[in-house]
Amino acid sequence: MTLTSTDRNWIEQQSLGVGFDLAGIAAVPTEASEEHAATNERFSAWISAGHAGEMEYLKREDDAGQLVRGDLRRAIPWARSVITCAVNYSSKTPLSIAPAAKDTGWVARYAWSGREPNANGNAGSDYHDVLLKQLRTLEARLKQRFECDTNCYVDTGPILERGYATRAGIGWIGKNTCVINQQQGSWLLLGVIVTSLELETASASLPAADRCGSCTRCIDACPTDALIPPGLDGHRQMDATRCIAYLTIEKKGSIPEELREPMGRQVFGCDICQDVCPWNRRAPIKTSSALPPRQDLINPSLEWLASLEGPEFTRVFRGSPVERTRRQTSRRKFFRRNVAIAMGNSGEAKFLPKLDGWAAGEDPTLAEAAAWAAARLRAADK
Ligand code: B12
Ligand code: SF4
Ligand code: SF4
Repeated sequence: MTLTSTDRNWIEQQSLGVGFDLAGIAAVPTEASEEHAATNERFSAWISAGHAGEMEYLKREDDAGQLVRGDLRRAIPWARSVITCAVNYSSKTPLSIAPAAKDTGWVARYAWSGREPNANGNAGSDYHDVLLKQLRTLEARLKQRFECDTNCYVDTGPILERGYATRAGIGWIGKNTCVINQQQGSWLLLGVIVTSLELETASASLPAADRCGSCTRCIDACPTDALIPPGLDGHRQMDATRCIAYLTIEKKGSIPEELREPMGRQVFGCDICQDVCPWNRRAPIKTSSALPPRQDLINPSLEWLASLEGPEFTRVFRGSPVERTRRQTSRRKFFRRNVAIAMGNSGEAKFLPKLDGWAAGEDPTLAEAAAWAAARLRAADK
């Protein structure tokens, strides 16, 4: 079935109706198209360069040895179009680049979602769950109107969500590699519905105009030089193995020593390249009512974060991206590794007893990070 521009408008309106702030639809590029070749080649080059680090799921290949994410039809042969929806999570709260007490850490804004744990210890909503629920409602409406196959994903699908968001007109991909909408900025979380619906050729892709211009604030501000300055083709990419979000969320084991100092006080994720972006200064505050920011996670005390162990960690982070699905045990373990590094960068000698305790403990990754942090604090104290 082929969608007309009226159908396209209907889908966008329905998406807004179920709680999204932005929505659009784009065709899956055909194998013969230039767009397909460009995406596939760029993604393969990115993987071959080693920029994906230990994120093995990004490197998955099909039976023919082709990267699954290089072309959506490799994983989903019936895929013809992708509806991309976005929720805005900007909020009136301090920026990670604003001055803050030295003994606090930083948890990325996207992980502030979820309500404070209530008396029964039940915390609210991870954005993955919130967006998926909205997508399912939209999917049901879609199926009432059109005969089609569909799959919904928030983060977890074999798909380059940002590429589809830009093709659908939601925003351009900035030099910080984030999707930025001219009115709403880049504090956007994406969810997609892959469908078997064809689009009229004329409206298969309506990419948003690039508005970075000559600005390089994000590249200049990135403390670990993770953002790769665009070449002649203007393509935006990062070396994820240097990105603090990767180091604190995805990286197992030890964090390379030369990147620890530039990590500063980031404990989970990183917001710096979005905090400096002028498009976020202009954007309206528009936090989704389903994702209210939790005050206790904004500039949290490192002492408090260090004290969260076992059931207490679960109570505080249940329903938050910090404690999500697979790899929960390693996430918890590496969360403490990150807290140790942030303590080492704090200049606060009061953390030495905690760090010395961890350094003498049984977890080798934590012990090594804590010994590094304690040595850094002692050197700064001389
Ligand atoms: C792996 C991953 C990461 C990795 C790698 C990020 C990266 N830039 O590659 C790490 C752990 C570092 C990371 C960090 C963050 N992430 Co992340 N991440 C993902 C995930 C799961 C896959 C991304 C991926 O495939 N990367 C590989 C690279 C090569 O692909 P890509 O980034 O999509 O880049 C493609 C396009 O940019 C395209 N491209 C470039 N220019 C152009 C131009 C045009 C016209 C077109 C068509 C395409 C195109 O080329 C690339 C393909 O080769 C996606 C969800 C998903 N399934 O897409 C979320 C996702 C990208 N992450 C998200 C978020 C929120 C974050 C963080 C902000 C979290 C935080 N605060 O710590 C940071 C942001 C860091 C940053 N500056 O990008 C959001 C982004 C929302 C947005 N506004 O863009 C996503 C979409 C999750 C979601 N569902 O909302 N993330
Ligand atoms: S999220 Fe932080 S470390 Fe990653 S590219 Fe942006 S500024 Fe650099
Ligand atoms: S900081 Fe500047 S270069 Fe970076 S994404 Fe924003 S507008 Fe583009």
